[in-house]
Amino acid sequence: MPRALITGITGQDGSYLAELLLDKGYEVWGVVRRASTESYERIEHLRDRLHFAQADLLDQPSLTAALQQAEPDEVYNLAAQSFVPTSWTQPVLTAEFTAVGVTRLLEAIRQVNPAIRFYQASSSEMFGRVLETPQSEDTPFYPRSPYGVAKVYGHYITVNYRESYDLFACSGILFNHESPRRGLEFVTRKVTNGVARIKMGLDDHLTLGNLDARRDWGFAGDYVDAMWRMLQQDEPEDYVVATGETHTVERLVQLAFDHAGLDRDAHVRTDPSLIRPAEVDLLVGDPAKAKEKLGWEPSVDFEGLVRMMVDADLERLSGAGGATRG
Ligand code: NAP
Ligand code: G4F
Repeated sequence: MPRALITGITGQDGSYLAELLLDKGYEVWGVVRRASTESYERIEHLRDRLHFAQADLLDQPSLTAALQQAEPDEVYNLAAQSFVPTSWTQPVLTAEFTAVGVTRLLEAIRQVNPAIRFYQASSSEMFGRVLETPQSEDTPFYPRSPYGVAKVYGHYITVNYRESYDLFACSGILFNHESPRRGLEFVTRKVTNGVARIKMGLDDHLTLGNLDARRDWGFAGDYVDAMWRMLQQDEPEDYVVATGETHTVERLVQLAFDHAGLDRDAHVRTDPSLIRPAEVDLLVGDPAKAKEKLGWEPSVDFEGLVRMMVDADLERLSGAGGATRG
C-alpha cells in the first residue's frame, strides 16, 4: 500500500486530495497544527480512514518527526497562508509559512528519506502583472503581493532541491480552483455564500472590491488529480494547471445571482477598502503541457462550478430558518 503525507489536509485542496488518494488505495497521513479547537470540518467524513501527525511548517523538528512517523512515499505540501490580502497585513508570517516553510520541509525530506516524491503547491499568483498571455511554464514571474513573492521563493527552492540533490520534486503552478469547500473569504465563495444568504432572507446585500479582475477558475476536485499525476511521472517537472478560460469577477457575480433568481443590481455594493494595494488584473493559463504529458483535463466548466457552489450554499443554509426571497 503506497503511503502519502499531506500538509494542509484540513484545507480545501487537502480534503479533496485525501479523498482521491484513499480511493486509490493509499494510506493517507495528514499534518495538522495544534489548536485549542480542532478544525477538521472538511475532512470529518474521512476522519476514521486518515492518520494524523502533529507538526507545523514553522517548526523543522516537528516536520522531521512527522516524516519519520508516517514513512511516506509521497509528500504533498499544500499548507500555506493562502489568502492574498492577509499577506499585506502579515507579510513576515506569510513568508515564514509559505516561503521558508517549503525549505524546512525539503530539508526534512533530505534528512529522513531523499527518495520521497515531493509536490509543491505553486500558484498563478506568481505571474502577477503578467508578462505574456496565456501564462505557461515558460512565462516569467512578476508577483504583485507578499503572498506571490513567497510562492516564487517556494517554487524556486523546489526547483533548486531537484537540481542540487536530485530529489523527485515537482511544482504545480495551479490557477484559481474553487469548490463548496472553499474558504468563505475568497471571492467565489464570498459571492455564492452571499447569494444564498440573500436568497434565504439572512442578508440584504453583498459588498465586494474590484469587479473587473479576471481569473481562470476551475474545480478543486479536478486540480488535485493533476497533483497526483505529476508524482506518477518518470521525471519530476513543473506544470501549469488551468482551464484556459478567463472570466471577470462581475461575470461570476452575474451568474451566481441569475442562478438564484435574484436581481444583481438590487443587492451588490462595492467598497474601495476591499481594493488591493497591487492587483493581479488578468490570469489565464495554458494547460497544454498538463494535457499532453499528464493526460489531465478539467471536468467542470465555469458556469457549472458557479451553479455547484450556489446550490451547495443554498442547501447548507436551508436549515438556517430564513424565509426564501423570490
Ligand atoms: P486553504 O484552504 O487555505 O488551506 C491551507 C492549509 O494550510 C490549511 O490546512 C491550514 O491549516 C494549513 N496551514 C497553514 N499554515 C500552516 C502551518 N504553519 N503549518 C501547517 N499547516 C498550515 O488552501 P487551499 O485553497 O486548499 O490551497 C492549498 C495550497 O495551494 C496552498 O498552498 C495555496 O497557497 C495553494 N494554491 C491554492 C490555489 C487555489 O486557488 N485554491 C491556487 C494555487 C495555489 P489550518 O486548518 O490549521 O489553518
Ligand atoms: O478569490 P480571491 O481572494 O483569490 P486570489 O487573490 O486570486 O488568490 C487565490 O488564487 C491564487 C491562485 O491565483 C492562490 F494562489 C491563492 O492562494 C488564492 O487561492 O480574489 C480573486 C479576485 C481578486 O482580483 C480580488 O481583487 O477577486 C477580487 N475581489 C473582488 N472583490 C475580491 C473581492 N476578492 C476577495 N477575496 N473578496 C472580495 O470582496
